[in-house]
Amino acid sequence: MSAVTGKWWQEGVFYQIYPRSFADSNGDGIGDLQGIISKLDYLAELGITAVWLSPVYQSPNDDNGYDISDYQAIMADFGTMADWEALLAGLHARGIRLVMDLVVNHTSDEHHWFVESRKSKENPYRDYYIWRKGKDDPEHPEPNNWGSFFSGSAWKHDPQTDEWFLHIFSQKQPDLNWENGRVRDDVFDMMTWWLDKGVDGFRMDVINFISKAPGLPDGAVHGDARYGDGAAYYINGPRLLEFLGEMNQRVLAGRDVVGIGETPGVDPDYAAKVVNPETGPLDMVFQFEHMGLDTDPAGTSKFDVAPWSLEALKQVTVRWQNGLEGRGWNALYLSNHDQPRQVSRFGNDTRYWRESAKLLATFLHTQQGTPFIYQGEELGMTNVPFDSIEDYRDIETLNFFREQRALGRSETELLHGIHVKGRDNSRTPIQWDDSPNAGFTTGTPWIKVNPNYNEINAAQQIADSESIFHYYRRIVALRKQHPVLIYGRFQLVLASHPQIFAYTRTHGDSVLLVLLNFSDTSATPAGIVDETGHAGGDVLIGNYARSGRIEMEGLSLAPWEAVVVKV
Ligand code: ISL
Ligand code: CA
Repeated sequence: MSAVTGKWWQEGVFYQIYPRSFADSNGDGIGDLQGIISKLDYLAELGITAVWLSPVYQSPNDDNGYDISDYQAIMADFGTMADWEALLAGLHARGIRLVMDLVVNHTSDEHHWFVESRKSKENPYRDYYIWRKGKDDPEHPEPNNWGSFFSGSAWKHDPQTDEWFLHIFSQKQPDLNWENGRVRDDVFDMMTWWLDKGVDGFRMDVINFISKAPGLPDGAVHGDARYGDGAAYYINGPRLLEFLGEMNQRVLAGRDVVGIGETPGVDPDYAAKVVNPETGPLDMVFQFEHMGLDTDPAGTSKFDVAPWSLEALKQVTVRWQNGLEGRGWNALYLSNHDQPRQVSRFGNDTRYWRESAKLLATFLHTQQGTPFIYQGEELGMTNVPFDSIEDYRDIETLNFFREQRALGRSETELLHGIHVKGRDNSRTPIQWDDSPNAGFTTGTPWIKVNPNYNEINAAQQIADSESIFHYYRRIVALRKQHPVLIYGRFQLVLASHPQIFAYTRTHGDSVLLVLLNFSDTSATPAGIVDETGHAGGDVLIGNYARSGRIEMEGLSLAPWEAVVVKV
Protein backbone atom coordinates (compact mmCIF):
# COMPACT_ATOMS: atom_id res chain seq x y z
CA MET A 1 0.00 0.00 0.00
CA SER A 2 1.26 3.42 -0.86
CA ALA A 3 2.03 5.94 1.84
CA VAL A 4 -0.23 8.28 -0.10
CA THR A 5 -3.71 7.31 -1.29
CA GLY A 6 -6.76 8.76 -2.92
CA LYS A 7 -5.00 10.91 -5.50
CA TRP A 8 -6.69 11.23 -8.90
CA TRP A 9 -3.48 10.20 -10.62
CA GLN A 10 -3.32 6.99 -8.59
CA GLU A 11 -6.90 5.89 -9.06
CA GLY A 12 -7.23 6.84 -12.71
CA VAL A 13 -6.00 5.35 -15.97
CA PHE A 14 -3.93 7.43 -18.41
CA TYR A 15 -4.04 7.32 -22.19
CA GLN A 16 -1.10 8.61 -24.23
CA ILE A 17 -1.82 10.47 -27.46
CA TYR A 18 0.88 10.90 -30.08
CA PRO A 19 -0.91 13.65 -31.99
CA ARG A 20 0.80 13.23 -35.36
CA SER A 21 -0.62 9.73 -35.68
CA PHE A 22 -3.97 9.96 -33.91
CA ALA A 23 -6.54 11.57 -36.24
CA ASP A 24 -6.24 14.07 -39.10
CA SER A 25 -9.11 16.55 -39.42
CA ASN A 26 -8.07 18.51 -42.51
CA GLY A 27 -6.63 16.00 -44.97
CA ASP A 28 -3.00 17.13 -44.85
CA GLY A 29 -1.94 13.67 -43.68
CA ILE A 30 -0.91 14.83 -40.20
CA GLY A 31 -2.92 14.18 -37.07
CA ASP A 32 -4.01 17.35 -35.29
CA LEU A 33 -5.87 18.86 -32.34
CA GLN A 34 -9.27 18.97 -34.08
CA GLY A 35 -8.72 15.32 -34.93
CA ILE A 36 -8.31 14.54 -31.23
CA ILE A 37 -11.39 16.62 -30.41
CA SER A 38 -13.39 14.52 -32.87
CA LYS A 39 -12.49 11.38 -30.89
CA LEU A 40 -13.22 12.55 -27.36
CA ASP A 41 -16.31 10.39 -27.03
CA TYR A 42 -14.21 7.38 -28.00
CA LEU A 43 -11.83 8.17 -25.12
CA ALA A 44 -14.71 8.69 -22.73
CA GLU A 45 -16.20 5.33 -23.75
CA LEU A 46 -12.90 3.63 -23.06
CA GLY A 47 -13.16 5.05 -19.54
CA ILE A 48 -9.71 6.58 -19.23
CA THR A 49 -9.46 9.51 -16.82
CA ALA A 50 -6.37 11.39 -18.00
CA VAL A 51 -4.57 12.05 -21.26
CA TRP A 52 -0.84 12.49 -21.64
CA LEU A 53 -0.42 14.50 -24.83
CA SER A 54 2.94 14.14 -26.59
CA PRO A 55 4.35 17.54 -27.65
CA VAL A 56 2.10 19.89 -29.62
CA TYR A 57 4.37 22.93 -29.36
CA GLN A 58 5.99 24.83 -32.21
CA SER A 59 8.77 22.67 -33.60
CA PRO A 60 10.73 22.13 -36.81
CA ASN A 61 10.01 18.40 -36.29
CA ASP A 62 13.49 17.00 -36.37
CA ASP A 63 12.27 14.57 -33.68
CA ASN A 64 8.50 14.90 -34.18
CA GLY A 65 7.96 17.72 -31.71
CA TYR A 66 10.50 16.66 -29.07
CA ASP A 67 12.59 19.53 -30.47
CA ILE A 68 10.70 22.63 -29.38
CA SER A 69 11.29 26.09 -30.82
CA ASP A 70 8.57 27.86 -28.81
CA TYR A 71 7.14 26.38 -25.61
CA GLN A 72 4.20 28.76 -25.61
CA ALA A 73 2.98 28.32 -29.17
CA ILE A 74 1.14 25.45 -30.90
CA MET A 75 2.67 23.75 -33.92
CA ALA A 76 0.88 25.00 -37.04
CA ASP A 77 0.49 21.41 -38.34
CA PHE A 78 -1.57 20.65 -35.24
CA GLY A 79 -3.75 23.79 -35.19
CA THR A 80 -3.97 26.87 -33.01
CA MET A 81 -4.00 27.82 -29.36
CA ALA A 82 -7.78 28.15 -29.66
CA ASP A 83 -7.91 24.49 -30.81
CA TRP A 84 -5.80 23.51 -27.83
CA GLU A 85 -8.12 25.40 -25.47
CA ALA A 86 -11.10 23.64 -27.04
CA LEU A 87 -9.37 20.31 -26.49
CA LEU A 88 -8.75 21.09 -22.83
CA ALA A 89 -12.36 22.15 -22.36
CA GLY A 90 -13.65 19.06 -24.17
CA LEU A 91 -11.56 16.76 -21.99
CA HIS A 92 -12.49 18.50 -18.75
CA ALA A 93 -16.17 18.44 -19.71
CA ARG A 94 -15.86 14.64 -19.84
CA GLY A 95 -14.01 14.42 -16.54
CA ILE A 96 -10.69 13.67 -18.25
CA ARG A 97 -7.55 15.51 -17.12
CA LEU A 98 -4.81 16.72 -19.43
CA VAL A 99 -1.12 16.21 -18.79
CA MET A 100 1.26 17.98 -21.17
CA ASP A 101 4.67 16.80 -22.30
CA LEU A 102 7.49 18.93 -20.91
CA VAL A 103 10.72 18.71 -22.91
CA VAL A 104 13.30 20.81 -21.09
CA ASN A 105 16.49 18.77 -21.12
CA HIS A 106 16.96 20.36 -24.55
CA THR A 107 15.28 22.76 -26.95
CA SER A 108 15.30 22.95 -30.72
CA ASP A 109 18.31 24.74 -32.23
CA GLU A 110 15.65 27.02 -33.71
CA HIS A 111 14.48 28.17 -30.26
CA HIS A 112 15.32 31.87 -29.90
CA TRP A 113 17.45 31.10 -26.83
CA PHE A 114 19.74 29.00 -29.01
CA VAL A 115 19.59 31.37 -31.96
CA GLU A 116 20.94 34.03 -29.59
CA SER A 117 23.30 31.68 -27.76
CA ARG A 118 25.26 30.72 -30.84
CA LYS A 119 25.75 34.33 -31.99
CA SER A 120 28.70 35.17 -29.74
CA LYS A 121 30.43 34.17 -26.53
CA GLU A 122 29.24 37.43 -24.97
CA ASN A 123 25.57 36.98 -25.86
CA PRO A 124 23.32 37.01 -22.76
CA TYR A 125 21.95 33.59 -23.80
CA ARG A 126 25.39 32.02 -24.35
CA ASP A 127 25.29 30.22 -21.03
CA TYR A 128 21.78 28.80 -21.62
CA TYR A 129 23.49 25.88 -23.39
CA ILE A 130 26.59 23.76 -22.85
CA TRP A 131 29.47 25.15 -24.93
CA ARG A 132 33.04 23.87 -24.80
CA LYS A 133 36.27 24.34 -26.72
CA GLY A 134 37.37 21.50 -28.96
CA LYS A 135 40.47 19.35 -28.43
CA ASP A 136 43.73 19.62 -30.27
CA ASP A 137 43.44 16.01 -31.44
CA PRO A 138 42.50 15.91 -35.18
CA GLU A 139 41.07 12.36 -34.75
CA HIS A 140 38.88 13.36 -31.81
CA PRO A 141 38.36 17.11 -31.82
CA GLU A 142 35.17 16.89 -29.71
CA PRO A 143 35.31 18.18 -26.10
CA ASN A 144 34.69 14.64 -24.79
CA ASN A 145 33.91 11.19 -26.17
CA TRP A 146 30.16 11.03 -25.49
CA GLY A 147 27.95 9.51 -28.17
CA SER A 148 24.48 10.79 -28.98
CA PHE A 149 21.32 8.67 -28.55
CA PHE A 150 20.70 9.22 -32.23
CA SER A 151 24.15 8.04 -33.49
CA GLY A 152 27.39 9.98 -33.86
CA SER A 153 29.01 12.32 -31.38
CA ALA A 154 27.00 14.21 -28.75
CA TRP A 155 28.83 17.40 -29.77
CA LYS A 156 28.47 19.66 -32.76
CA HIS A 157 30.96 22.26 -33.84
CA ASP A 158 29.57 25.74 -34.47
CA PRO A 159 31.79 27.80 -36.81
CA GLN A 160 30.40 31.16 -35.67
CA THR A 161 32.32 31.04 -32.38
CA ASP A 162 34.52 28.01 -33.05
CA GLU A 163 33.12 26.11 -30.05
CA TRP A 164 31.11 22.90 -29.66
CA PHE A 165 27.66 22.49 -28.10
CA LEU A 166 26.34 19.39 -26.35
CA HIS A 167 23.34 17.49 -27.79
CA ILE A 168 22.57 14.16 -26.14
CA PHE A 169 19.84 13.65 -28.75
CA SER A 170 19.91 15.04 -32.32
CA GLN A 171 22.11 17.86 -33.60
CA LYS A 172 18.97 19.98 -33.62
CA GLN A 173 18.33 19.31 -29.90
CA PRO A 174 20.99 21.23 -27.94
CA ASP A 175 21.02 20.46 -24.19
CA LEU A 176 20.04 23.30 -21.86
CA ASN A 177 22.47 24.32 -19.13
CA TRP A 178 20.46 23.82 -15.92
CA GLU A 179 23.40 25.15 -13.87
CA ASN A 180 22.33 28.57 -15.09
CA GLY A 181 19.67 29.95 -12.73
CA ARG A 182 18.13 32.00 -15.55
CA VAL A 183 17.39 28.81 -17.49
CA ARG A 184 15.57 27.47 -14.44
CA ASP A 185 13.66 30.74 -13.99
CA ASP A 186 12.51 30.70 -17.61
CA VAL A 187 11.53 27.02 -17.57
CA PHE A 188 9.63 27.38 -14.30
CA ASP A 189 7.80 30.50 -15.55
CA MET A 190 6.78 28.64 -18.68
CA MET A 191 5.47 25.68 -16.64
CA THR A 192 3.49 28.04 -14.41
CA TRP A 193 2.00 29.67 -17.50
CA TRP A 194 0.63 26.29 -18.66
CA LEU A 195 -0.65 25.40 -15.20
CA ASP A 196 -2.45 28.74 -15.07
CA LYS A 197 -4.11 27.79 -18.36
CA GLY A 198 -5.55 24.76 -16.58
CA VAL A 199 -3.34 21.78 -17.38
CA ASP A 200 -3.27 18.99 -14.81
CA GLY A 201 0.43 18.21 -14.82
CA PHE A 202 3.43 17.25 -16.89
CA ARG A 203 5.16 14.18 -18.25
CA MET A 204 8.77 15.29 -18.16
CA ASP A 205 10.95 14.09 -21.01
CA VAL A 206 14.31 12.59 -19.91
CA ILE A 207 14.09 14.79 -16.85
CA ASN A 208 16.83 12.86 -15.08
CA PHE A 209 19.36 14.00 -17.72
CA ILE A 210 19.30 17.69 -16.72
CA SER A 211 22.23 17.66 -14.27
CA LYS A 212 25.59 16.91 -15.89
CA ALA A 213 28.64 15.94 -13.82
CA PRO A 214 31.20 18.75 -13.50
CA GLY A 215 34.05 18.42 -15.97
CA LEU A 216 31.95 16.25 -18.31
CA PRO A 217 34.36 13.29 -18.04
CA ASP A 218 34.80 10.79 -20.88
CA GLY A 219 32.52 7.77 -20.72
CA ALA A 220 33.43 4.10 -20.91
CA VAL A 221 33.71 2.68 -24.42
CA HIS A 222 31.77 -0.59 -24.82
CA GLY A 223 33.10 -3.16 -27.29
CA ASP A 224 34.10 -1.59 -30.58
CA ALA A 225 31.76 1.38 -30.21
CA ARG A 226 33.09 4.56 -31.78
CA TYR A 227 31.91 6.80 -28.93
CA GLY A 228 31.89 6.58 -25.16
CA ASP A 229 28.79 6.12 -23.02
CA GLY A 230 28.37 9.33 -21.03
CA ALA A 231 25.29 8.08 -19.17
CA ALA A 232 27.16 7.79 -15.87
CA TYR A 233 27.81 11.54 -16.10
CA TYR A 234 24.43 12.83 -17.20
CA ILE A 235 21.87 10.37 -15.77
CA ASN A 236 20.76 11.11 -12.18
CA GLY A 237 23.50 13.73 -12.02
CA PRO A 238 24.78 15.46 -8.85
CA ARG A 239 22.26 18.32 -8.81
CA LEU A 240 19.22 16.46 -10.17
CA LEU A 241 17.31 16.18 -6.89
CA GLU A 242 18.11 19.79 -6.08
CA PHE A 243 16.84 21.03 -9.48
CA LEU A 244 13.68 18.94 -9.22
CA GLY A 245 13.15 20.07 -5.63
CA GLU A 246 13.35 23.66 -6.78
CA MET A 247 10.86 22.91 -9.57
CA ASN A 248 8.53 21.33 -7.04
CA GLN A 249 8.71 24.30 -4.67
CA ARG A 250 8.45 27.00 -7.28
CA VAL A 251 5.95 25.39 -9.67
CA LEU A 252 4.11 22.27 -8.58
CA ALA A 253 3.65 22.60 -4.81
CA GLY A 254 0.20 23.55 -3.60
CA ARG A 255 -1.53 22.57 -6.84
CA ASP A 256 -3.50 19.38 -7.46
CA VAL A 257 -1.35 18.40 -10.42
CA VAL A 258 0.86 15.43 -11.29
CA GLY A 259 4.57 15.34 -12.08
CA ILE A 260 5.66 12.25 -13.99
CA GLY A 261 9.34 11.88 -14.84
CA GLU A 262 10.60 9.94 -17.81
CA THR A 263 13.76 8.51 -16.27
CA PRO A 264 15.84 6.01 -18.23
CA GLY A 265 18.45 4.32 -16.05
CA VAL A 266 16.76 4.67 -12.65
CA ASP A 267 16.64 1.82 -10.19
CA PRO A 268 13.98 1.45 -7.48
CA ASP A 269 16.14 3.03 -4.76
CA TYR A 270 16.78 6.16 -6.78
CA ALA A 271 13.16 6.28 -7.95
CA ALA A 272 12.02 6.05 -4.34
CA LYS A 273 13.85 9.30 -3.63
CA VAL A 274 12.31 11.05 -6.63
CA VAL A 275 8.73 9.97 -5.85
CA ASN A 276 8.83 9.73 -2.07
CA PRO A 277 5.33 10.89 -1.00
CA GLU A 278 6.69 13.34 1.61
CA THR A 279 10.00 14.51 0.23
CA GLY A 280 10.08 13.47 -3.44
CA PRO A 281 9.83 16.25 -6.02
CA LEU A 282 7.72 14.16 -8.45
CA ASP A 283 4.80 11.70 -8.16
CA MET A 284 5.73 8.89 -10.55
CA VAL A 285 8.55 7.91 -12.87
CA PHE A 286 8.70 5.82 -16.01
CA GLN A 287 11.46 3.29 -15.46
CA PHE A 288 13.00 1.34 -18.36
CA GLU A 289 14.20 -1.99 -17.00
CA HIS A 290 11.49 -4.06 -18.70
CA MET A 291 12.13 -2.21 -21.97
CA GLY A 292 15.67 -3.55 -22.07
CA LEU A 293 14.80 -7.24 -21.79
CA ASP A 294 15.05 -7.90 -25.52
CA THR A 295 18.34 -6.07 -26.06
CA ASP A 296 21.48 -8.15 -26.62
CA PRO A 297 23.92 -7.10 -23.87
CA ALA A 298 26.80 -7.94 -26.20
CA GLY A 299 25.53 -5.59 -28.90
CA THR A 300 26.25 -1.89 -29.32
CA SER A 301 22.69 -0.56 -29.62
CA LYS A 302 19.08 -1.33 -28.80
CA PHE A 303 18.67 -2.64 -32.37
CA ASP A 304 20.84 -5.64 -31.51
CA VAL A 305 17.97 -7.80 -30.37
CA ALA A 306 17.79 -10.90 -28.20
CA PRO A 307 14.80 -12.96 -27.04
CA TRP A 308 13.26 -11.82 -23.75
CA SER A 309 12.47 -14.37 -21.05
CA LEU A 310 9.49 -14.66 -18.76
CA GLU A 311 11.88 -15.24 -15.88
CA ALA A 312 13.49 -11.84 -16.45
CA LEU A 313 10.13 -10.12 -16.87
CA LYS A 314 9.07 -11.55 -13.51
CA GLN A 315 12.27 -10.38 -11.88
CA VAL A 316 11.96 -6.83 -13.13
CA THR A 317 8.28 -6.63 -12.23
CA VAL A 318 8.88 -7.90 -8.69
CA ARG A 319 11.82 -5.54 -8.27
CA TRP A 320 9.61 -2.53 -9.00
CA GLN A 321 6.42 -3.74 -7.36
CA ASN A 322 8.22 -4.56 -4.13
CA GLY A 323 10.82 -1.82 -4.52
CA LEU A 324 8.28 1.00 -4.36
CA GLU A 325 5.83 -0.70 -1.98
CA GLY A 326 5.04 1.81 0.76
CA ARG A 327 7.55 4.38 -0.50
CA GLY A 328 6.40 5.46 -3.91
CA TRP A 329 3.99 4.81 -6.73
CA ASN A 330 4.66 3.02 -10.03
CA ALA A 331 3.83 4.30 -13.50
CA LEU A 332 2.88 1.14 -15.42
CA TYR A 333 3.40 0.82 -19.16
CA LEU A 334 4.20 -1.76 -21.81
CA SER A 335 4.29 0.59 -24.81
CA ASN A 336 4.71 4.20 -25.80
CA HIS A 337 5.73 6.20 -28.87
CA ASP A 338 9.38 5.10 -28.48
CA GLN A 339 8.74 1.38 -28.15
CA PRO A 340 7.48 -1.44 -30.36
CA ARG A 341 3.85 -2.54 -30.14
CA GLN A 342 3.38 -4.66 -27.02
CA VAL A 343 1.33 -7.45 -28.62
CA SER A 344 4.13 -8.01 -31.14
CA ARG A 345 6.84 -7.73 -28.51
CA PHE A 346 5.49 -9.59 -25.46
CA GLY A 347 2.51 -11.46 -26.98
CA ASN A 348 1.78 -13.48 -30.10
CA ASP A 349 0.49 -11.12 -32.77
CA THR A 350 -0.62 -13.87 -35.17
CA ARG A 351 -2.27 -17.03 -33.83
CA TYR A 352 -3.07 -15.65 -30.35
CA TRP A 353 -3.33 -12.00 -31.24
CA ARG A 354 -6.62 -11.34 -29.46
CA GLU A 355 -5.86 -13.51 -26.44
CA SER A 356 -2.36 -12.20 -25.88
CA ALA A 357 -3.38 -8.55 -26.31
CA LYS A 358 -6.00 -9.09 -23.59
CA LEU A 359 -3.49 -10.89 -21.39
CA LEU A 360 -1.14 -7.93 -21.61
CA ALA A 361 -4.04 -5.60 -20.77
CA THR A 362 -4.66 -7.74 -17.69
CA PHE A 363 -1.00 -7.62 -16.71
CA LEU A 364 -0.91 -3.82 -17.08
CA HIS A 365 -4.03 -3.19 -15.01
CA THR A 366 -3.40 -5.67 -12.19
CA GLN A 367 -0.10 -4.33 -10.89
CA GLN A 368 0.19 -1.72 -8.16
CA GLY A 369 0.52 1.68 -9.79
CA THR A 370 -1.14 3.74 -12.49
CA PRO A 371 -1.65 2.17 -15.93
CA PHE A 372 -0.71 4.12 -19.07
CA ILE A 373 -2.37 2.93 -22.27
CA TYR A 374 -0.62 3.98 -25.48
CA GLN A 375 -2.93 4.89 -28.36
CA GLY A 376 -3.91 1.86 -30.43
CA GLU A 377 -2.88 -0.59 -27.73
CA GLU A 378 -6.57 -0.91 -26.86
CA LEU A 379 -7.13 -2.17 -30.41
CA GLY A 380 -4.23 -4.61 -30.32
CA MET A 381 -2.34 -2.68 -32.99
CA THR A 382 0.80 -4.50 -34.13
CA ASN A 383 4.31 -3.73 -35.33
CA VAL A 384 4.75 -2.95 -39.00
CA PRO A 385 7.77 -4.38 -40.82
CA PHE A 386 8.24 -1.95 -43.71
CA ASP A 387 10.23 -3.57 -46.56
CA SER A 388 12.28 -0.51 -47.33
CA ILE A 389 14.14 2.03 -45.23
CA GLU A 390 12.40 4.65 -47.42
CA ASP A 391 9.17 4.05 -45.52
CA TYR A 392 10.71 4.93 -42.16
CA ARG A 393 10.49 8.45 -40.71
CA ASP A 394 12.09 8.28 -37.26
CA ILE A 395 15.40 10.10 -36.88
CA GLU A 396 16.75 7.46 -34.48
CA THR A 397 16.09 4.69 -37.01
CA LEU A 398 17.33 6.63 -40.03
CA ASN A 399 20.55 7.82 -38.38
CA PHE A 400 21.28 4.34 -37.08
CA PHE A 401 20.71 2.79 -40.50
CA ARG A 402 22.95 5.33 -42.25
CA GLU A 403 25.74 4.99 -39.67
CA GLN A 404 25.71 1.19 -39.66
CA ARG A 405 25.53 0.89 -43.46
CA ALA A 406 28.65 3.06 -43.62
CA LEU A 407 30.31 0.62 -41.23
CA GLY A 408 29.47 -2.20 -43.63
CA ARG A 409 26.53 -3.97 -41.98
CA SER A 410 23.98 -5.41 -44.40
CA GLU A 411 20.61 -3.87 -45.10
CA THR A 412 18.85 -7.15 -44.25
CA GLU A 413 20.50 -7.41 -40.87
CA LEU A 414 19.76 -3.78 -40.03
CA LEU A 415 16.14 -3.98 -41.16
CA HIS A 416 15.65 -6.96 -38.89
CA GLY A 417 16.58 -4.95 -35.80
CA ILE A 418 14.45 -2.05 -37.02
CA HIS A 419 11.43 -4.30 -37.57
CA VAL A 420 11.67 -5.56 -34.01
CA LYS A 421 12.65 -2.40 -32.16
CA GLY A 422 12.13 0.68 -34.34
CA ARG A 423 10.05 3.51 -32.91
CA ASP A 424 7.94 3.84 -36.08
CA ASN A 425 6.25 0.55 -35.12
CA SER A 426 4.12 2.53 -32.71
CA ARG A 427 3.85 5.68 -34.81
CA THR A 428 1.75 4.39 -37.70
CA PRO A 429 -1.70 6.00 -37.86
CA ILE A 430 -4.50 4.84 -35.59
CA GLN A 431 -6.72 2.40 -37.43
CA TRP A 432 -10.21 3.83 -37.06
CA ASP A 433 -12.07 1.82 -39.70
CA ASP A 434 -11.59 -0.10 -42.95
CA SER A 435 -11.94 2.87 -45.28
CA PRO A 436 -8.83 4.06 -47.21
CA ASN A 437 -5.92 4.96 -44.88
CA ALA A 438 -7.85 3.37 -42.02
CA GLY A 439 -9.99 6.49 -41.68
CA PHE A 440 -7.00 8.38 -40.29
CA THR A 441 -6.83 10.91 -43.13
CA THR A 442 -8.46 11.71 -46.45
CA GLY A 443 -5.03 12.74 -47.75
CA THR A 444 -1.67 11.01 -47.83
CA PRO A 445 -0.53 10.00 -44.34
CA TRP A 446 2.89 11.27 -43.22
CA ILE A 447 3.83 7.65 -42.51
CA LYS A 448 2.23 4.58 -44.06
CA VAL A 449 -0.74 2.95 -42.41
CA ASN A 450 -0.25 -0.61 -41.21
CA PRO A 451 -1.70 -2.78 -44.01
CA ASN A 452 -3.61 -4.88 -41.47
CA TYR A 453 -6.20 -2.13 -40.87
CA ASN A 454 -8.91 -4.15 -42.61
CA GLU A 455 -8.79 -6.69 -39.80
CA ILE A 456 -7.66 -4.45 -36.94
CA ASN A 457 -9.67 -1.25 -36.53
CA ALA A 458 -11.76 0.60 -33.99
CA ALA A 459 -15.09 0.46 -35.85
CA GLN A 460 -14.95 -3.32 -36.04
CA GLN A 461 -13.96 -3.64 -32.38
CA ILE A 462 -16.59 -1.26 -31.07
CA ALA A 463 -19.19 -3.44 -32.81
CA ASP A 464 -17.78 -6.68 -31.35
CA SER A 465 -18.44 -7.17 -27.65
CA GLU A 466 -15.59 -9.73 -27.43
CA SER A 467 -13.01 -7.35 -28.88
CA ILE A 468 -9.78 -6.16 -27.33
CA PHE A 469 -11.29 -2.68 -27.10
CA HIS A 470 -14.19 -3.89 -24.96
CA TYR A 471 -11.84 -5.91 -22.80
CA TYR A 472 -9.85 -2.73 -22.09
CA ARG A 473 -13.10 -0.90 -21.35
CA ARG A 474 -14.09 -3.61 -18.88
CA ILE A 475 -10.77 -3.80 -17.10
CA VAL A 476 -10.49 -0.01 -16.83
CA ALA A 477 -13.95 0.02 -15.24
CA LEU A 478 -13.12 -2.91 -12.97
CA ARG A 479 -10.10 -1.12 -11.55
CA LYS A 480 -12.33 1.76 -10.46
CA GLN A 481 -14.60 -0.64 -8.54
CA HIS A 482 -11.92 -2.62 -6.70
CA PRO A 483 -9.44 -0.71 -4.54
CA VAL A 484 -7.39 -3.92 -4.25
CA LEU A 485 -6.54 -3.58 -7.96
CA ILE A 486 -5.16 -0.12 -7.30
CA TYR A 487 -3.59 -0.38 -3.86
CA GLY A 488 -3.14 -4.08 -3.15
CA ARG A 489 0.28 -5.37 -2.17
CA PHE A 490 1.85 -7.43 -4.95
CA GLN A 491 3.26 -10.85 -4.23
CA LEU A 492 4.73 -13.23 -6.78
CA VAL A 493 3.67 -16.89 -6.60
CA LEU A 494 4.81 -19.89 -8.67
CA ALA A 495 8.06 -17.93 -9.05
CA SER A 496 9.82 -20.46 -11.26
CA HIS A 497 6.88 -21.55 -13.41
CA PRO A 498 8.18 -21.43 -16.99
CA GLN A 499 4.88 -20.38 -18.60
CA ILE A 500 2.67 -18.82 -15.97
CA PHE A 501 3.17 -15.39 -14.40
CA ALA A 502 1.10 -15.57 -11.22
CA TYR A 503 0.73 -13.16 -8.33
CA THR A 504 -1.60 -12.13 -5.57
CA ARG A 505 -2.80 -8.64 -4.68
CA THR A 506 -3.84 -8.03 -1.09
CA HIS A 507 -5.60 -5.01 0.39
CA GLY A 508 -7.14 -5.47 3.84
CA ASP A 509 -9.43 -8.52 3.59
CA SER A 510 -9.50 -8.38 -0.16
CA VAL A 511 -7.29 -10.85 -2.04
CA LEU A 512 -6.95 -11.35 -5.77
CA LEU A 513 -5.12 -14.08 -7.60
CA VAL A 514 -3.86 -13.15 -11.07
CA LEU A 515 -2.91 -15.96 -13.45
CA LEU A 516 -1.30 -15.17 -16.81
CA ASN A 517 -0.22 -17.90 -19.21
CA PHE A 518 2.49 -16.24 -21.29
CA SER A 519 2.76 -19.10 -23.79
CA ASP A 520 1.28 -20.80 -26.85
CA THR A 521 0.46 -24.00 -24.98
CA SER A 522 -1.81 -24.78 -22.08
CA ALA A 523 -0.37 -24.75 -18.58
CA THR A 524 -1.29 -25.85 -15.06
CA PRO A 525 -0.66 -23.71 -12.00
CA ALA A 526 0.42 -26.76 -10.02
CA GLY A 527 1.17 -26.09 -6.36
CA ILE A 528 -0.72 -22.82 -6.18
CA VAL A 529 -3.12 -24.03 -3.48
CA ASP A 530 -0.24 -25.00 -1.20
CA GLU A 531 1.63 -21.83 -1.88
CA THR A 532 -1.22 -19.37 -1.45
CA GLY A 533 -3.67 -21.30 0.74
CA HIS A 534 -6.45 -20.41 -1.69
CA ALA A 535 -8.41 -23.23 -3.32
CA GLY A 536 -10.34 -21.07 -5.73
CA GLY A 537 -12.67 -18.12 -6.06
CA ASP A 538 -14.84 -16.04 -8.35
CA VAL A 539 -13.68 -14.91 -11.73
CA LEU A 540 -13.51 -11.12 -11.86
CA ILE A 541 -12.33 -10.92 -15.44
CA GLY A 542 -10.60 -13.15 -17.97
CA ASN A 543 -9.97 -13.49 -21.67
CA TYR A 544 -11.59 -16.92 -22.16
CA ALA A 545 -15.18 -17.90 -21.43
CA ARG A 546 -15.02 -18.57 -17.71
CA SER A 547 -17.37 -17.26 -15.09
CA GLY A 548 -18.55 -17.93 -11.58
CA ARG A 549 -16.35 -19.90 -9.22
CA ILE A 550 -13.23 -21.70 -10.40
CA GLU A 551 -11.11 -24.20 -8.48
CA MET A 552 -7.34 -24.09 -8.63
CA GLU A 553 -6.99 -27.86 -8.22
CA GLY A 554 -6.81 -29.39 -11.69
CA LEU A 555 -7.11 -26.01 -13.40
CA SER A 556 -5.58 -25.80 -16.86
CA LEU A 557 -4.98 -22.43 -18.47
CA ALA A 558 -5.42 -22.16 -22.23
CA PRO A 559 -2.73 -20.51 -24.41
CA TRP A 560 -2.34 -16.86 -23.39
CA GLU A 561 -5.18 -17.22 -20.92
CA ALA A 562 -5.48 -14.48 -18.31
CA VAL A 563 -7.78 -14.77 -15.34
CA VAL A 564 -8.25 -12.66 -12.24
CA VAL A 565 -9.83 -14.49 -9.32
CA LYS A 566 -11.27 -12.98 -6.14
CA VAL A 567 -10.56 -15.49 -3.39
O1 ISL B 1 13.63 5.77 -27.89
C1 ISL B 1 14.26 5.26 -27.03
C2 ISL B 1 14.80 3.98 -27.25
O2 ISL B 1 15.93 4.12 -28.05
C3 ISL B 1 14.51 5.87 -25.76
O3 ISL B 1 15.76 5.57 -25.28
C4 ISL B 1 14.34 7.36 -25.82
O4 ISL B 1 15.29 7.94 -26.64
C5 ISL B 1 14.45 7.92 -24.44
O5 ISL B 1 13.49 7.27 -23.71
C6 ISL B 1 14.15 9.40 -24.44
O6 ISL B 1 12.89 9.61 -24.99
C7 ISL B 1 12.35 10.87 -24.97
O7 ISL B 1 13.25 11.87 -25.37
C8 ISL B 1 13.70 11.85 -26.72
C9 ISL B 1 12.57 11.65 -27.73
O8 ISL B 1 13.10 11.32 -28.97
C10 ISL B 1 11.61 10.57 -27.30
O9 ISL B 1 10.54 10.48 -28.20
C11 ISL B 1 11.16 10.92 -25.91
O10 ISL B 1 10.16 10.06 -25.43
C12 ISL B 1 14.36 13.17 -26.96
O11 ISL B 1 13.49 14.20 -26.63
CA1 CA C 1 -4.00 17.62 -40.15
